[in-house]
Amino acid sequence: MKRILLLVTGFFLLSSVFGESGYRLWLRYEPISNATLLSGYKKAITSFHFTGNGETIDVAKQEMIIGLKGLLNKTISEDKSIKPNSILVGTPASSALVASLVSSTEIESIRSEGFIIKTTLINGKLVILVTANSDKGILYGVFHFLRLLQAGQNLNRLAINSSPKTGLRVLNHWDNLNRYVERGYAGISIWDWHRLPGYIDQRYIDYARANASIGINGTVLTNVNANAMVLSPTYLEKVAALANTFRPYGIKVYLTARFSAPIELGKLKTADPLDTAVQRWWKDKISEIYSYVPDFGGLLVKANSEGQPGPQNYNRNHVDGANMLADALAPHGGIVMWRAFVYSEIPDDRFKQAYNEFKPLDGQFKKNVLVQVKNGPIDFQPREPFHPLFGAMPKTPLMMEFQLTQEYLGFATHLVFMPPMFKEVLDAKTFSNGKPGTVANVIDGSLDDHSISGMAGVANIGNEINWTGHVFGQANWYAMGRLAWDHTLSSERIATEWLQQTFSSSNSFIKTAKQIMLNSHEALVNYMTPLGLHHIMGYGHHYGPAPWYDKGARPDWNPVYFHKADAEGIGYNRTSTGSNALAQYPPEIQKKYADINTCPDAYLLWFHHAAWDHKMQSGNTLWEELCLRYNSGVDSVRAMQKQWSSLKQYVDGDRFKQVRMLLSIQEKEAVWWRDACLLYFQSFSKMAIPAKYEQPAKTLEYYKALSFPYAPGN
Ligand code: BDP
Repeated sequence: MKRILLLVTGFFLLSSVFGESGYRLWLRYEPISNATLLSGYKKAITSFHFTGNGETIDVAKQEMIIGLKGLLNKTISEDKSIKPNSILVGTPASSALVASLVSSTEIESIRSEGFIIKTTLINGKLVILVTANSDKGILYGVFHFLRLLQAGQNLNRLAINSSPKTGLRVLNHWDNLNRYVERGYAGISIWDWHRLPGYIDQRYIDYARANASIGINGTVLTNVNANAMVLSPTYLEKVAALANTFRPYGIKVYLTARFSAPIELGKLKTADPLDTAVQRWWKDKISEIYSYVPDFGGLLVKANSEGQPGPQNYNRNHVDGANMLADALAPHGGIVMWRAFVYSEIPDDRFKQAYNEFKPLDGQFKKNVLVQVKNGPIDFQPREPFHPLFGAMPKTPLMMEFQLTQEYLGFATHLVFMPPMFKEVLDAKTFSNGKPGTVANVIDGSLDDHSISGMAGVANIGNEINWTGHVFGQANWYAMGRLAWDHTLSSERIATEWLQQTFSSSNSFIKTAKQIMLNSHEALVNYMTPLGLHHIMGYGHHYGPAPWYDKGARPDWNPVYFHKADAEGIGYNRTSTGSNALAQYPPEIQKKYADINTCPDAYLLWFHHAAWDHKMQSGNTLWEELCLRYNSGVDSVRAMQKQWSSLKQYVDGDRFKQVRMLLSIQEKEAVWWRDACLLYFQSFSKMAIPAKYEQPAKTLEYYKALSFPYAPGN
């Protein structure tokens, strides 16, 4: 407890040494600025009492202390005698008093990690009760209570009952053992493997606090392009040190498994999942992991994709591979997250491969296997239709994989608030076994009645002082946790909460800052990949536009494969007259996209090769619409710059300036995307960029000649 207090205090010292560095994330707990609200809260909260004990209760109490101290600018102490205007925190199991304040129906209505926050009366005294079925639920309840104070919530009639909609809410770190982060744009890995297990960086604790505050309950420490060495005793000792640090915060540790580890570490001749020596090796290895980390979460596996080894190397399939690991993990309560992001060099449309490989395997996976599916069929593009596997494997729990690190969305330079994009997928209507629902209902397990469910976000975290490189990148990390907890939360609500905690709760600040955030994703889609264009970025490093690129080692690594621009038009025909990828969706969805005249603009070039003079729903020709969208994307960034400038009075100097500089780079890069893409596509359309728009200042040759051998993250 003492150590925790010391470490948490460090969090605050750090921020004062560095000014407003962004290090404190959304856990700043600055004094509430509205004087009336503040004095009301001071009256309503005069003491608190935690029943029960244990390390999770200790950290929850600690958070309550520092949260109240910061927000109310006053030290509130624990007082075991329940006074009016106090907060009572605990599970019914830990206290008869708590038990007397909640009915069994109430407490049964929340899941094991859920919580209740309500205003109640004890002997006629007004008390706020935070209760749950578990200590973890208590911790989540405390964080939520502190969030309510920052939202200016009236405390007189609280009646909150909240449970997570998805069970596994995990970050996937693509972090290598040498601390290089694949597709990481915020410095090197926060895991200081070299000095672990002896040195516990303050960051680990603050990382755990931040995650617990948004309900994240798992972290996959290592890259999906895995290194078997992390499974060796030397590293398992380091993994155990991290697991011990995260445990009080309700966070389990997971690792990535390199499928060929039995050969590399175990010196076996094969990694064939049906080979008994291989099965034995994994069983022993997994028991060994549990001897270091008794509550180890399980394994995330990328197999037979982009050169990674897998069961197909031995003519086995994904079920053989996943079930072998699942059998070894099951006795310990561990799970397998088997990724569906697979594609190899095949003559057919890459869009179709994951579905073709996985759908026939539905129903064959062991109970502790989840198949982790990226939000869209290609690869984290600025906009993708939802992955056709959602709804197509009713007998298998499917996990959502979102990417928080902005590999295809301007790295850590561009301000892009992702929830509108996440929600577009989560709220998409689909069918499972003929039952209507949304993608969110598939992944939360409700549509097909699965008992395990999950959502993963590929982390955008590194060792930069503000964690994510761009302070607004923190909002995507925040949003991932909040949406995994409750996918019905609106983007607007998430933006508001995050702004209140990260910057200021001033209404005029929030109004404008929220607009910047909510418009940012559509702006990016417009200046990068409007109308359903996709995968037209620079080769390898994925920085900047390169729609002309055609020298990739494989056809499906080239932008030209995806946009298919020619003298007639542009776009990938995935209807029945083309690759027919559309047939992987339920008939209702097919209907929505199949007709070129009614297909929504946003997805047009995902599914159709449309003529340059194709009449769009707006009445414009496709070429005119393309020019309009690219220009409107640039205009939006300029509007964001103006809006941000208008917020100077509300934001500390450091963060104000950082965001201003980054927006200025974003504007330049938006112009670059617009001009390079329009010039290139114009070489096919042979149509003029309407005179009303800014004309490209450089030539296509200029853009083609740009090269970035040291672009980050590659
Ligand atoms: C791609 C990334 C690559 C990842 C891969 C994956 O470019 O670095 O390894 O996804 O998800 O988008 O496995």
